[in-house]
Amino acid sequence: MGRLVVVSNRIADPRKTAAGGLAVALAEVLNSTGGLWFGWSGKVVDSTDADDVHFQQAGPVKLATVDLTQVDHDDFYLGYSNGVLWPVFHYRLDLADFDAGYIAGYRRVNQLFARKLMPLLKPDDIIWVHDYHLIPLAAELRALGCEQRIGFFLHIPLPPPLLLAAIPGHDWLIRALFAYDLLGFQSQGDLDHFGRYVETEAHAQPVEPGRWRAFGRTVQAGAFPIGIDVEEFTQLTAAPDAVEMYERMKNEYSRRKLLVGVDRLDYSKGLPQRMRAFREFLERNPELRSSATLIQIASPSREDVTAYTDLLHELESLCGSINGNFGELDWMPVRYIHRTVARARLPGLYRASRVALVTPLRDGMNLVAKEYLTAQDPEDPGVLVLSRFAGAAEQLKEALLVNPYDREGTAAAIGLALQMPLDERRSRHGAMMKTIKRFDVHWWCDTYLEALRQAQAEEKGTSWLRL
Ligand code: GDG
Repeated sequence: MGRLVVVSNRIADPRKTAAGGLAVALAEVLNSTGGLWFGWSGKVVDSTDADDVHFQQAGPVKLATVDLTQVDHDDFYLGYSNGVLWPVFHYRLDLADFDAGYIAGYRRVNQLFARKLMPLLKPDDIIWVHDYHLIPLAAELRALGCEQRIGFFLHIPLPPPLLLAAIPGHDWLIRALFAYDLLGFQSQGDLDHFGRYVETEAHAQPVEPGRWRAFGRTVQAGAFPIGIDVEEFTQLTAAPDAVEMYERMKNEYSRRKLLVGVDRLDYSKGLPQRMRAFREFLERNPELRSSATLIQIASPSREDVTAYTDLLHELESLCGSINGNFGELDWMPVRYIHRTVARARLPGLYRASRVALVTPLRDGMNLVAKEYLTAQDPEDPGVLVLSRFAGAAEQLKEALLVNPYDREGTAAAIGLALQMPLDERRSRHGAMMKTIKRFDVHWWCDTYLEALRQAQAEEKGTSWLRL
């Protein structure tokens, strides 16, 4: 088997645990297979210093990173990746900033990655590119003569064709996807969007289910829902830090049922909508009021993007007004924490909580839902309230599925969750754990990489599409 080369915008040392679904999941693969992980160092430097590749050996894994100049960082990372692709792919055209300069920066950094990665590649490498920052990377590598097998996995949702078509240059972006051998999406819904887009907008020919031909290339695509490392998370739940956290929470809230939310502070996660639904629940259920406390962890994220600062203020003001209006001298309905909680303690917090509120407006998958269920005591498990717009909803059908835009419906689900009888909690939890265990992160990696190895290679020398 050839060496695995993973490319993603940010990389993480696989020996350390890190916050963030992508970092956690990739660390799993690279730790087991070894190989090269290439990406941005996270550093912004003067243009004269931006040309070097930095290497580090992390156990069996070689880490290679490049720095970005300020202008590349602003255009590629803040501008195009997080100012255009992130909002549009999460259905938020209203938040997209289609400044024409960003796309040039996006392409420039993808070209830089291709130029720096190319000399590091060996002929039988298999390359796995991750996420929306790097859509054109394979096309840029191919333009430099790269013939290795290249796969792409999109961690975020792919929107329906007409939403995608709102992006100036969308045809360029989707054409670039045909430079890959395999495209992976989180859900069947995303895959359907891809198929409909390429057939209607790019006049691609369906060759067979999951294979399309356009621009002189054939690409294969499939749904590969990402999972968590269930075994590792179970061990983390039983480890001293998590147990201590669990006991502290149980003691502190002995007279209350806890609800928990754990999210990056991002507008896709539906945090203000969740707070309004919780307020609605408190208004409608005065008798349950002082028996429920919502702990919301909102870990800081992309604070240099304006939409995130607005969200921060909205959330602070909502939490303040809920506590002001409903709080008692000895009880506050919401504990809002705008910090990252140590990963080792998270399972304890999950396990102590009777209900998890995972209510994104749109989410590729959502790993918090899977972590919460895994951390539960199967004999006395908590209840997952899950947005139907999270990719995870395709798999976790026994959750209490809600429409996060429907405040009253979500409030009613919170009430049901808090009062759900033990039998029902157990049977729902048991059914979902079967799915989570079967489709864990190892299944995800193995299935994806096997499909990439099997993906029918293009004959060498076929005319190559130019971006
Ligand atoms: C993207 C897609 C997709 C959160 N707060 C803290 C913390 N976290 C950890 C969670 C979880 C991860 O971050 C979040 O993963 P999600 O899947 O929920 O969401 P995104 O970060 O948006 O990830 C998403 C994912 O990629 C993987 O493909 O599922 O749809 O948007 O692991 O536990 N970790 C710590 N402290 C926190 O405060 N330590």
